[in-house]
Amino acid sequence: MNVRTPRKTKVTKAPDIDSYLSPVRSYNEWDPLEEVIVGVVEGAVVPPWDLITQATMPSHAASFFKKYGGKPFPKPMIEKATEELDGLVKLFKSLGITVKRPETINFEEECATPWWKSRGLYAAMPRDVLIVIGDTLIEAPMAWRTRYFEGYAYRKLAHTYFKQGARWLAAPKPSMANGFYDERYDSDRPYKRGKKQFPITEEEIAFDAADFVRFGRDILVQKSHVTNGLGIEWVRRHIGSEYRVHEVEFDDPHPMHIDTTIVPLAPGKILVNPEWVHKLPDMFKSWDVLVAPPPAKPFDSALYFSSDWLSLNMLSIDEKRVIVEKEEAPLIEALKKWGFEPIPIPFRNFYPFGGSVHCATTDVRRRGTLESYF
Ligand code: DAV
Repeated sequence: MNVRTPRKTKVTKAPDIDSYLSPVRSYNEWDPLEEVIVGVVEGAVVPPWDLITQATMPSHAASFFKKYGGKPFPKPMIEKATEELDGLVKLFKSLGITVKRPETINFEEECATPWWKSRGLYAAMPRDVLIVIGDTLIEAPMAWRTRYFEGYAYRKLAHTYFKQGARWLAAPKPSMANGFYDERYDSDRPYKRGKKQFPITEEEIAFDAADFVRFGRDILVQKSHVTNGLGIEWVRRHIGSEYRVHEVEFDDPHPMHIDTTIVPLAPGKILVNPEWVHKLPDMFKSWDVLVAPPPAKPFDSALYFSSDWLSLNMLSIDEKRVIVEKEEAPLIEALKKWGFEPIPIPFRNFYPFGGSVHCATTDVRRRGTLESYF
């Protein structure tokens, strides 16, 4: 056999990451923030009231979804939330932090895969879609049909980061075909035989980035309505042996995203939600556990996507300064008492979209190194 050898081969070597500074670099939730992505609410569309929506959303929200499902969010809601996001952007800039924004897709337009048709949701919550672990940007596969294509809102940014030297991993997407969801899931019975139940199966990889929380070499993650065991295993295998991924379970009967349950604020300091955290893993035994006061408004019927605990969904600028919604007075007082410097901003009009400052952002770069805190 005549094997032809190419005259010239081009051999490229994986770059030594230490030899240049990737624009994407963050190891934990508290190192000094240098660059952040802030979501946008323009074009946001209300999801339909289906199995996955019912499983996750508070029951009082049913009428909102039934009225607006598949249609754009009412314009006044978009305008007020946009004003608050613009305020957040201004704050970041005044602190010398670089801000990037996603593109919007036409979320109202029907989209299709070989298995189903849907509309989109929004590009309001980068936290759900993207996580930075070290110098790697990870794009989550998601679990809602309305969010199947959401990652594309961030692709232009991701390509720019990639060209500048970042690593970029996009997780395999589940088909989100009927078999991916568990028809037997009953949101009125979140535990069966003592085991938490979820509306997604273990047939295919699924996770949202916001179910992970970073403590340097240690990363905590929970199974949730959008994150399954295969999704957790995918992250564990891909981020490398210098990280340890710990699966944890708390007492939120309908978990979706861990960032209103535990909030690391600094090395050795963790804020916890007293309703869902009755015991922390042993690894925290030498940590200060700060027990959050209840949200300022104990019941808010305009929270269509979330619990009242959005109060805890805050973002650290560094080990001291933390951005908090301005009406969360009990939390602001508690943070001051614990030696933090809360920066209050108006953000309540963003809450009905399902998150606060933590959800609305992805920290792309924080100044720091990979450390072990346990
Ligand atoms: O408390 O319902 C909301 C988190 C949104 N990323 C909750 C979780």
